[in-house]
Amino acid sequence: MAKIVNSWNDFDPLKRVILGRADNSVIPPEEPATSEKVPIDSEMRGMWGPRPTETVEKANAQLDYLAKVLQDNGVVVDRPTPLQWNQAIVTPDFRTDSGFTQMPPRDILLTVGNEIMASANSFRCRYFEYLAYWDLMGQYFEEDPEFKWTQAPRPRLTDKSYKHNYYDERITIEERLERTAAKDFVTTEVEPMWDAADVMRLGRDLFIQHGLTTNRKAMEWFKRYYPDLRVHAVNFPGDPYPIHIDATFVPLRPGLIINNPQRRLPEEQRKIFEANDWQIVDAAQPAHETPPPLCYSSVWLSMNCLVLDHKTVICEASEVHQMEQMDKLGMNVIPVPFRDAYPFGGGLHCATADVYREGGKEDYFP
Ligand code: DAV
Repeated sequence: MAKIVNSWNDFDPLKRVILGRADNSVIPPEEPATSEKVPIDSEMRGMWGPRPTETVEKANAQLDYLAKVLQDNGVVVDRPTPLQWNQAIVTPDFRTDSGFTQMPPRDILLTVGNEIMASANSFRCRYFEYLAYWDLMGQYFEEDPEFKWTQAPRPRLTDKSYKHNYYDERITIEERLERTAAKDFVTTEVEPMWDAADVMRLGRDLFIQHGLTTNRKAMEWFKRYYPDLRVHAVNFPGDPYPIHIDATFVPLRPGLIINNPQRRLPEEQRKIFEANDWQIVDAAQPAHETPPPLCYSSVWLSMNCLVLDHKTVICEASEVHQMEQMDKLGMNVIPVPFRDAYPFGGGLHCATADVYREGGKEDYFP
């Protein structure tokens, strides 16, 4: 019996990974938490239904190419089992007209050591997304006697989980920024809700972004669930749509993090890094002025890279500035085209979830 699951951070040598698939992806109908994060000028407003087939095919071609690059670099690549998302999701507490995708496993699966936990997402359309990974979880469970297969407490996602009338079509970017600064988000605090992509793992420490998809109750839940880890709430006041930490604050190797220059970590929260000689560097500017069509994410997917080890990183092939910065920071860059996959839920880091990295539970902040 082999050890299959182990990962404590996003930079130690990557040996096994789950890589998403774009099949059957749907643009979900509006629901309390999603309208918040679709930019006001997005062509996706008011639109929903299955994504056009040719966009799915293009995304899958880029995902398959990424799989090949990973395999060529000695990484075992596992793929989820697509489900039919174009059907209603119904629980005793809510009903919504469709599911979403199994493209970004990073939002759904949190790997901490020998445990992979399915998250407690705040979007109703994502309620059953974890099922796409259940065959893999079952396989790891059979093959790795130490693998801990876990599911976070399932949120009920009743109307009480959201602030109603929080979102208003007329809200300006300035007002959004004020809300972010005031930590006033669309979710309430009746139950823990979190996306796994809001959690940044650094050995003994978890840095968790409080934003549109993860609430304070989740931080409290993490503290009690992992008494041996230190849980830090972080927030990035410059972001009008704060969702997921991996296009904002991205560690490259022990001691080095790139930070989105529009979403700087506040002084107070930098102290722990400075006190331990970590360098926080402004990330390079994105090469694009707009994201691709029908995309939820911002142009800052430029920094959503996948680190293979302390010296090697996969970057999106058109992100010339980010690649140049990586080079200057001493990283070898493997360029991979990925813009066709962005609309399905994000970039190279979003599209993957760690299964095995070498290394252990280091204390980087003693
Ligand atoms: O900048 O739009 C994208 C993160 C997707 N998982 C952004 C964050």
